[in-house]
Amino acid sequence: MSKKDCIAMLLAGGEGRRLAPLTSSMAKPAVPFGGQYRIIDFPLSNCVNSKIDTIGVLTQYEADSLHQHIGEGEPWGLHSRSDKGVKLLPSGVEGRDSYSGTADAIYKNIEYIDSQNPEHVLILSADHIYHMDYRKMLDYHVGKAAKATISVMEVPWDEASRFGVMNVNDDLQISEFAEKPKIPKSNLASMGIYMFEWEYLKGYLLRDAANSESGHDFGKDVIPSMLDANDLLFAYRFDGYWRDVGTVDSLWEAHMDLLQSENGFKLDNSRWPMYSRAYRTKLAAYKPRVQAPPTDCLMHETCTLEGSLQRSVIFGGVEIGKLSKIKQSVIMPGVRIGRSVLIENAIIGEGAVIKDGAVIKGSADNIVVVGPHEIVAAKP
Ligand code: ADQ
Ligand code: ADP
Repeated sequence: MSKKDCIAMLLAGGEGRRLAPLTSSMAKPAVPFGGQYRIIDFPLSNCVNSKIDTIGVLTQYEADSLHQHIGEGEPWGLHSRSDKGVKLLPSGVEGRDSYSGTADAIYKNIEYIDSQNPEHVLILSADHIYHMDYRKMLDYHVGKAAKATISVMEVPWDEASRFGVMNVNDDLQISEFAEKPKIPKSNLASMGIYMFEWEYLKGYLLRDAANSESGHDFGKDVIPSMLDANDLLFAYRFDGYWRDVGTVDSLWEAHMDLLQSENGFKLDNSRWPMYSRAYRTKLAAYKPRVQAPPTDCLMHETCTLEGSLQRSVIFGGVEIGKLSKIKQSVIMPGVRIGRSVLIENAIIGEGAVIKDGAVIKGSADNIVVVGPHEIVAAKP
């Protein structure tokens, strides 16, 4: 196969425990986002828009939820073929035992990467909300003659210990890196997006696999050992919108960001289209009583709304009965809400049923979550 300049490997196997119970039956990247998408649609659409046509998707926890969504890759124009398209790479099959860390997951797929013959490999996390042109990062990486390039953003100091953080020189060369330090020395955070020269990375993966002391993780093990060897690693500054939606609060906040007219995040950007699988919806069965949603809400066209909405995101197939009030909430696909229900500062998981008169009320710093397919009745 002729040499490809860049392929992407999408890490989609994380369990997402901090998003529980939303991740009780699906992987974190399969969690619905933005009224009609799932989280993994963001990196996948970014790849398509960046003209990266070969993508391996590494799955592990609740892999079926992602396999169903991605299928043959048709919605993204990434039909699986041997020489390009999207390739599902679940752990535990074809000689790939379970992935013990992010670097191990890539190590166990060396054969697939080699078969695609890339010059560079882009490693992506599948659970971030952002629009990014990976081509610009590749150009930067090549221009710097870097061995590895890490996308970075400044984050608030009080959040820095949730990330890999680094120190850089004036030229943005990375001098120090610490994965989730208790006391961070920098607020320049890794976005978990790495560009590597493939032959270079492969050497490190082989050595890391042979090291019994290693946790086989990019942030904890591989990046620090590259720096220990004084290799040329650069930071690539990203200045757009980017959110790690790994916690219930951050998932809720990122949804509220969609509803802001300023400083928010716009999903309908014609220069950066989003692709997703459109679900079969029982449109005919819905009485078309859908009224225009208030301007501070996002509502999928297949909802039935008889109650009222304020600052909320409502996904496909949702039904909201008479006299029900939904405020500052996220209502995932197929949720059925009866009459006289109050939902405030909450996330309601896919397919849940909220019975007449139920009250689900959180606060801005304590978002309440109802798990997928849960049934909530009114208190007697
Ligand atoms: P975390 O977000 O904590 O930190 P991690 O839990 O390792 O990173 O997950 C990264 C990605 O890999 C996620 O998309 C996850 O789903 C996936 N993943 C995890 N384990 C996997 C496995 N066994 N098999 C397949 N996929 C797996 C990372 C970096 C930090 C950086 C933050 C930015 O380590 O340095 O700051 O991302 O969010
Ligand atoms: P069913 O399996 O009952 O025939 P559908 O095929 O309509 O239902 O939906 C299958 C799944 O997709 C369900 O989990 C449902 O909640 C979800 N879903 C339905 N409509 C949409 C939509 N417009 N957007 C996203 N997900 C949806």
